[in-house]
Amino acid sequence: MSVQLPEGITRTTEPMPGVRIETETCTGIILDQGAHVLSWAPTGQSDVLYTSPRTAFEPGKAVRGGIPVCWPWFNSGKDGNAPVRHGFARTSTWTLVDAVVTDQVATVTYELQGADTHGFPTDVVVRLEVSMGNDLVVQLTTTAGAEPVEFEEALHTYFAISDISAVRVDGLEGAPYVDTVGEWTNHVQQGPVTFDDQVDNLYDSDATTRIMDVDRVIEIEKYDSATTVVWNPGAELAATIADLGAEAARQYVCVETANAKEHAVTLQPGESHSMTASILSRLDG
Ligand code: TA6
Repeated sequence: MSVQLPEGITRTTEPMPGVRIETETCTGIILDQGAHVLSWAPTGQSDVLYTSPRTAFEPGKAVRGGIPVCWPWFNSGKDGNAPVRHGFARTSTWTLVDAVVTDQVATVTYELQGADTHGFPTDVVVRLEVSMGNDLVVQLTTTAGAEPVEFEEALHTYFAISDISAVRVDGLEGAPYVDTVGEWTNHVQQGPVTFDDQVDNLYDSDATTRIMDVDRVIEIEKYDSATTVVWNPGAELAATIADLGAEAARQYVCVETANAKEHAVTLQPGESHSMTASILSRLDG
């Protein structure tokens, strides 16, 4: 049954099939592939999300930017042997199950059904509810089927910034983290996170973070997420990534709401778990 779309939400095929949102509070795009939030611009602001100009937008290929949903594995998985890097959700086609607009806030819900699960139980239901207005709220809900299930998850969000050298990430001070560049090493975050080179850190933290840019502050509040990932590849690595390039690495930072590694979630049959990111962007200066 196809979903009736209210005023403010339309179907689009550009750059891939999905929905386009245009209300008094914001514009945005969500793709059917991956239930991927590609764009969100509150009225009067440029896009808060970054998309690489080199992304391919090919069916079955991960999109470089926006909010990839990593599920049911993060990166190579808890034990390092996930069959699909960052899971199959981001490259599978989700089903649009609901779309409403209330008080100029558009809420769009997708479910993933019938994907090639690469051995993960097929009766687990995963749902993404996206509410877009002056703020952006993204909730990922997993419901176990007939068996207990363990999974990882991340809203692998690419935030648009003026220049990587000009931003810092606040809110992780004092948090233990694993630096995953080269040999994995354990640290405790001292002060804000800054970027001179490649950063790929997994923090044990449920704290609110703030991306402090020259003219904008982006605040990420999260619920039921015990891991925060901060990633920027730096120019050298980015130059080797076909859908990025050295210049692109200057223009975004990923701050990811996640449950990964030892924070993988276990559900008993029929149980549900939701993880939420609530994002606010305000111009400053
Ligand atoms: O979240 C950080 C990370 O796991 C990095 O290690 C980095 O490689 C990135 O994700 C991107 O992964 P992808 O599979 O999208 O190229």
